[in-house]
Amino acid sequence: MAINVKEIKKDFPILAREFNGKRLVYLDNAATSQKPRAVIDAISDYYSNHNANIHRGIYSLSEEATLMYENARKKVANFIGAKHPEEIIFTKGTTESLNRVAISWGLKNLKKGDVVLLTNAEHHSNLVPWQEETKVVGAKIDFIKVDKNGEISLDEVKKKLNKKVRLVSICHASNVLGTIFPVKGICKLAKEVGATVVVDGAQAVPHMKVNVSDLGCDFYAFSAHKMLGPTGIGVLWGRKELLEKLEPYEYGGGMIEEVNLEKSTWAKIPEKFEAGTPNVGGAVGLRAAIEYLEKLGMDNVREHETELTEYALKKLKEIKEIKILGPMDATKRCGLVSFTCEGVHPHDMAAVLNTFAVAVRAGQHCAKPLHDSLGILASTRVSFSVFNTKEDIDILVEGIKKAIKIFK
Ligand code: C6P
Repeated sequence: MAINVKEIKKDFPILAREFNGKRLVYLDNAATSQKPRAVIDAISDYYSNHNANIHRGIYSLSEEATLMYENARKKVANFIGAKHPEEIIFTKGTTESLNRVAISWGLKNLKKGDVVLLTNAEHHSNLVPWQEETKVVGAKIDFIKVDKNGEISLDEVKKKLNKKVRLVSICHASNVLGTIFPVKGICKLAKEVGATVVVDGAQAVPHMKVNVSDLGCDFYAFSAHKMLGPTGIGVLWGRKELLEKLEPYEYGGGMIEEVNLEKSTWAKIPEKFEAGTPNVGGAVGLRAAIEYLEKLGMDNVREHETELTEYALKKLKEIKEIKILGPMDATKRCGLVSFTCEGVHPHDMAAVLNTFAVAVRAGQHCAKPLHDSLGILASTRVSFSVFNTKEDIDILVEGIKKAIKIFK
């Protein structure tokens, strides 16, 4: 095994918890991951020793807090291969990042008759903002459909691309199918027709090396809380020249250059997009999460989670009532597996698993249209992180077998 899970487990205090007299088996990391002590301590240290408002105070404590916030920005930029730290905009999370692009970029650049191209596997956060935006400007939405293995072929993408497509917005990895989509290839094709590309990286950044410059996209969104960091903070990365041209989305303190009673002008990026007091403690926590992941090595994280996925696929395949969604090749996945089980509703499955202290997600995972196109009402999903083991999967399988026995 690429990483020492026994040691890693000790870093996550919550894993000591028990439910129903059994140790917690946390398999819902795609919803939100657990946090290592290093992240919890970094946040506690920030509020205990460094807290002040930033970019405002002419005193040492404020300068210290400002430096911590800006260092977090530099860390994020470096982690995702951004060329400039000012290309990193701190937001509340992926949802806000995607809404910001839809409103700031969409209002300025989309017009009647234009097409926004999505996949039918998008999380609601990368669908609903575009539904609303296209309604306002009179543009249309078209969809690239996943094939029967839950994958997207570049041929299918090619068929959908034409000069009317002004924007392609796709998830890097599906939160239901687990499939890692061929984003680099899609960017290349989209650029041939002059389209702008937005990538929803919520389920990719926590699990693999991502380099936004190498991908060739224009905007990239993700959340800290799925990558061992705190809730309430996320990132919108955008290419500098695009961000510089965009209008702000929120107005107020911290984002202005000059204000008088009649009109105002905007600060440079990133401040232009960060009105109000930002989530400094969150940024500090995100930095600590990145440092933790970097210490493990993203290649090792990927190797570990792929090994777990492979094991889970193998074990689940052995249960005849189970139907796995998405590709059967673990290397095509981001470390999660969703499935249906004949005779057992996903909510019942999750409830039985809970008696084994196994935490999974059951439902539509905020991707209802994908469930509709798969012809299913809901699914059960297990999703891994650095602290999970094959033993966790064995306990999961035991729980699934019990659920089948109860409900059949
Ligand atoms: N998916 C899940 O259980 P936020 O909530 O803003 O941090 O992330 C939204 C989001 C956007 N895109 C994808 C692909 C996602 O998976 C998510 C969050 C969680 O699948 C909560 S619904």
